[in-house]
Amino acid sequence: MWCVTAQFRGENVNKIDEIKISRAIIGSYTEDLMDATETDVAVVGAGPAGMTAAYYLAKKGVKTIIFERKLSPGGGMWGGGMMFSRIVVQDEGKEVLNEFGVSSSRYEDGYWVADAIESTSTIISECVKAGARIFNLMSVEDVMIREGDRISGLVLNWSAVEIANLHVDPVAIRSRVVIDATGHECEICKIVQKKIGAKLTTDTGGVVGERSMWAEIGEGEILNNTREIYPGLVVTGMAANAVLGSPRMGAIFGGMLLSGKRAAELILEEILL
Ligand code: 48H
Repeated sequence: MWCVTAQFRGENVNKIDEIKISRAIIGSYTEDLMDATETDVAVVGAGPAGMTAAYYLAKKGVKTIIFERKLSPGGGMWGGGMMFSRIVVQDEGKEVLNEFGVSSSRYEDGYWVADAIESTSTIISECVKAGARIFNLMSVEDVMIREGDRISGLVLNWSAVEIANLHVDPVAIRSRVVIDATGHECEICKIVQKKIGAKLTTDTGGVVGERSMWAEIGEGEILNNTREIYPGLVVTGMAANAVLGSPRMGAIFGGMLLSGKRAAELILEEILL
């Protein structure tokens, strides 16, 4: 405020230069984007599952980049259940919330309630502080395949290009492992199925499709569904249940957190080695 007043009076102060601001933004962003063209793990979708996976990978020093279509990372966690901004987790899920430093209160035995805003914002913050980089406003529209049959990267475009339906060619990044954390739509698995045929590690070889709500089964099956669904492609969160034909579970988010953690463990212990 002092500076503005002083400038208004024509006094000699350090001027704020719009061009310097623009160069700082463009330069630092471009540097980060250049760095992201070659990574260990690329996560598609910054929902709770994708961010939890990225958090545990980044904490172990794995170079991890998340691409998120929307302006705000967080996926379906902000809205809680039907816009009541609360989420519920079971005991195992609470342990992951504890690791993030999210507070929760006991509702009944085995049911913990947490604020959706605190949960989502804290997970985003911890994920970034752990070293994962989130690029928002970018949509993954395709994958790269190399060495016969292995996912080796992603094909990206600005979400604005997608929304405006502009004919603008994408760019590509290379990644040793890709995580499909796109939620109900399991978009990356659908792309692989469409372009390569039914070769996923599901009963049918293709995307089986999500089943109607049954929280106990949905939460029970999600860890087994969190797997390398195609060489170089790991599926986590709601996408895992959708691909493998398991039920949805409503606003219990423990499975998303645990699936993200499981995806990170799988990549660390079995894929990246
Ligand atoms: C870039 C993309 C693309 C793309 C999608 O939906 P999410 O929150 O997913 P999860 O699995 O972390 O959590 C699921 C949970 O939110 C939920 O919906 C539950 C528990 N439902 C139960 C029920 O019964 O309904 O996040 C996925 C994210 C979103 O932010 C998308 O914008 C993003 O992925 N995304 N980003 N490129 N092609 N597709």
